[in-house]
Amino acid sequence: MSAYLVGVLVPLAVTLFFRNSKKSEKKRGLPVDVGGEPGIAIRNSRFPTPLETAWEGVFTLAELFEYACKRHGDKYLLGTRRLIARENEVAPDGRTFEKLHLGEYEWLTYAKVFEKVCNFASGLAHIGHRREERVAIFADTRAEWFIALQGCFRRNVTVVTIYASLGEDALCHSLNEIINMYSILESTNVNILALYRGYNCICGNKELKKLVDISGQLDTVKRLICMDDEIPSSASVEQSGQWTITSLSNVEKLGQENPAKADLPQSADIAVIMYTSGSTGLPKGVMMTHANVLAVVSSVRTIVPGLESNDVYLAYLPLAHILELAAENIVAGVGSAIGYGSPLTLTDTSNKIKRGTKGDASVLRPTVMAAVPAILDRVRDGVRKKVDATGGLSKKLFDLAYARRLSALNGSWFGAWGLEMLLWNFLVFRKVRAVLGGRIRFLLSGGAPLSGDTQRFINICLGAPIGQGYGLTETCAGATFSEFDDTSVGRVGNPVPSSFIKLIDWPEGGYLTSDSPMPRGEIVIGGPNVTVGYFKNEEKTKEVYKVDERGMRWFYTGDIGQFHADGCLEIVDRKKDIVKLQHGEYVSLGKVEAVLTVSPYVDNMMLHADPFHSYCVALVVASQPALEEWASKQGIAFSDFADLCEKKETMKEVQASFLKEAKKSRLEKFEIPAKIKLLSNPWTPESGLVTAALKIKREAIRKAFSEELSKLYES
Ligand SMILES: *[C@@H]1O[C@H](CO)[C@@H](O)[C@H](O)[C@H]1NC(C)=O
Ligand SMILES: *[C@@H]1O[C@H](CO)[C@@H](O)[C@H](O)[C@H]1NC(C)=O
Ligand SMILES: CC(=O)N[C@H]1CO[C@H](CO)[C@@H](O)[C@@H]1O
Repeated sequence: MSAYLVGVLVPLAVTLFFRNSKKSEKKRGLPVDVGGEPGIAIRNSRFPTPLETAWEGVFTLAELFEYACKRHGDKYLLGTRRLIARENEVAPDGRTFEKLHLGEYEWLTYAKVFEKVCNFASGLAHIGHRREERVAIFADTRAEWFIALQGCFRRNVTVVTIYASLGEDALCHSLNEIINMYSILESTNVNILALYRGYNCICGNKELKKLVDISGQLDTVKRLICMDDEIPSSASVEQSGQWTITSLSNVEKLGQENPAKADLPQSADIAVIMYTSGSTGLPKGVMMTHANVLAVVSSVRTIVPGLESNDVYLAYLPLAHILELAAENIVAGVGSAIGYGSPLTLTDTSNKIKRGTKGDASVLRPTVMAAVPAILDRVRDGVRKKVDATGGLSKKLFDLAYARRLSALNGSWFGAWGLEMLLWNFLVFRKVRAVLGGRIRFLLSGGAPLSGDTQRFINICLGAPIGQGYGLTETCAGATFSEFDDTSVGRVGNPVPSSFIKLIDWPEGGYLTSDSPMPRGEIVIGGPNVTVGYFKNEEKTKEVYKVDERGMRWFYTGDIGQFHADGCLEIVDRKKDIVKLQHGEYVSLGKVEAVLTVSPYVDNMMLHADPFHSYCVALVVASQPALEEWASKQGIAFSDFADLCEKKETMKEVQASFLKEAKKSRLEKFEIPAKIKLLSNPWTPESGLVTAALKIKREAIRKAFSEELSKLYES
């Protein structure tokens, strides 16, 4: 009996206690006086001036790495799973899939990695690589990538990374990237291409062979370093004299036999040229100095609570993306361990994992992970589906636990740490946590905004906070970051210690810093984290980077944001989604859609505007129950829903509902779609028209419905 009482009363008391000591409206960002274009600027409340380094006496990534290796010599740094077997599995439809049987992690200590890095650096010198020549790394995330990167840093060699998409496509690398790679290699003047053709590689034998086929055109590349020892025979073009191929371990061996002194960079030297996707046109190479990356690495160190030498980080996102590159440098900087995995082998049920064997997360049991929203959305959908499929008591219990946890989170994050949480964790969420190894204590999310729904779901099921970052490659991924005790959703946090965030008026788009209740405007980011510009693209650099009269660099993001009272930023729109009509009026697609979607007849919609017409049109996915109810009330006969959607009366009714919503929200006349097309089939993530979080993908929809759109303008 008494045990029962304790079990009930203690959680209650703990919950109540924290309820009462609830958030005291903590100020996370404070106003700051800055130069440049007028606007409203906010800084991190703990750092009056931009943070440049969180390690005393460390000003480059090369210094940071050496510093950590000297301190943590015997600790594990890099871990890779042993490949036990590679097997083919035949699916019922006759297709074969490669499955991997992977073993335990095998670890290299800090001291051992440092030795390998020094050897690689010496080896580079020995094979005749001069420091002003660049090295391109084109490989999936793995230990050798990190070693090659650090080796290049020790010789003050700039590394070119080739874009690997982080979105849904991260899971299937496209041919486009390879085509892009060729043009990038030519324009950046790289001398060495380090690549690998391992089990989860973008550059398999086939691509390597293609590369060889066009080697004649890639006349800057003189050497190829393969991260695997066994070099495919298809690649032996040495006869052609175009380039030499050698293995990474061979370069290390040469370096060991012929040690060379380090040639360390300075903080203003370019560490990385990172190519970003660029949704239009050719990818752009962002030049990042050691100081740039170190500023962001330092910021994140101050944000993740207790990030010290006992964490285990699961690395699987592409290292060609700044989020992963920064994350690995932080983890290695504080003396923690990095275990490598891949998106296709992450969990026990991942595509490439042999049935009955373990995925990377269950073997490594990481404490910290980075993820992109697309992956977290998938986790959420996966768990939801599983719970719904189980049904019965399990589902009821899950729903109850979820609701309890959600209301606790509504109080404050700390209220969530009571005994009740332990109970729910034990009963319900333990199984979800186990999917990622059961020890996750912090998740980093970046690359795109995370939906509030997914954020809550992951918070609750994993029992861990998500640090959500907002930033672009151009700002080294750092701009704002939500602090671990910030339990709000839908916002992207306060400025990181290394950044100032400024909002400036954008009158044409209707966003002003004088807006109430919150100042709004284009987001401009300043501080040591702002990169030096685009490689060989001065025109574009001048367009989006500006140096103010006080010498601070600012990057113009093109995103529209608003500041909350506590100094946190929320992204509300994008300049790109704001279109100028024929007569010069601006229409914010997202804003108008948000207003019109409130209409009961709308499931989803996309507003379309272009500079060639004076009015907008819209594609509207109609809500079947609402429209059918209306039709039956009106006595309108129809054969099926598609038929109903074609009817003139239906269209009129939906447009009338739009007018009502538009009036309520005081939209301008030109913002209301003059013509609409009702669609009877929903947009699903499977169709590629919306994201997993059901956000519309404009380009995909425009393409899929190009005929309908042009018809709307014709008639
Ligand atoms: C590093 O390399 C760059 C480019 O070759 C050069 O301009 C710079 O002076 C070098 N830094 C040092 C410290 O030698
Ligand atoms: C959480 O709080 C918001 C507003 O503060 C409220 O709308 C919502 O219903 C609350 N959710 C729960 C589960 O208490
Ligand atoms: C490269 C760069 O932008 N450096 C700037 C970093 O921030 C300091 C302090 O704000 C500036 O003085 C540097 O010019």
